[in-house]
Amino acid sequence: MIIKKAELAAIAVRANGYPNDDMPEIAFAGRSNVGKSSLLNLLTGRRRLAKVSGNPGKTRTINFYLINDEFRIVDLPGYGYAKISKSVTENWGEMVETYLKGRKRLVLVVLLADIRHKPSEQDIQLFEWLRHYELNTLVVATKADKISRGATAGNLRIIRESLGLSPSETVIPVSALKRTGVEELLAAIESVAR
Ligand SMILES: Nc1nc2c(ncn2[C@@H]2O[C@H](COP(=O)(O)OP(=O)(O)OP(=O)(O)O)[C@@H](O)[C@H]2O)c(=O)[nH]1
Ligand SMILES: [Mg+2]
Repeated sequence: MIIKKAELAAIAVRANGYPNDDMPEIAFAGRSNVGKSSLLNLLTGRRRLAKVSGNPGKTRTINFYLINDEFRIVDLPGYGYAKISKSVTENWGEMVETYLKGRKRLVLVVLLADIRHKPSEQDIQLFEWLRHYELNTLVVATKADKISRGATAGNLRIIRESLGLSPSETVIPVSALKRTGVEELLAAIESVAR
């Protein structure tokens, strides 16, 4: 698949702000600073479509991007950063849960995990929650450029083991810096987004 067109379609904090049609959606979820917005920019080839920041907590709303007029990629706010105040954190849970539970055409949730680290308790909780609600989930390991090639397989194994993935479930390593993993991820998105 080639992404020819990508545009911001809606920004919401509550369900009444979500786009109101039955277009398929692919959501990007994960810890703050893991690289969700960067991955969206990488996939769409648009460096500044979603705002990226070295400071965690950049994306604090649910941002819907219309892709090729065919489906949406939904950039969710990140969780798990101590510096973000408690009220924001509590709000996060409600905001994201409401979205994840209520979308009939949520065809895939891409869970992003930093390739350098063992998934956090919150990553594991979210993954189990997604399973419980029988949402189709794909794990992506971000910032693959930050570790050596030799360390990649071992780190991917730690992610797989922490999340309890079965052998049939893949983890796609990506790098927004080196621009790797795009084709594999786009193929996975294409297979569900129609
Ligand atoms: N080296 C490297 N840095 C990356 C990569 N992806 C993202 N980053 C950096 O990581 C930081 C956070 O990236 P964002 O895309 O804003 O992360 P986010 O998950 O959207 O964060 P929130 O909006 O806070 O939830 C930025 O400084 C990015 O430049 C990558 O593949 N490689
Ligand atoms: Mg973001």
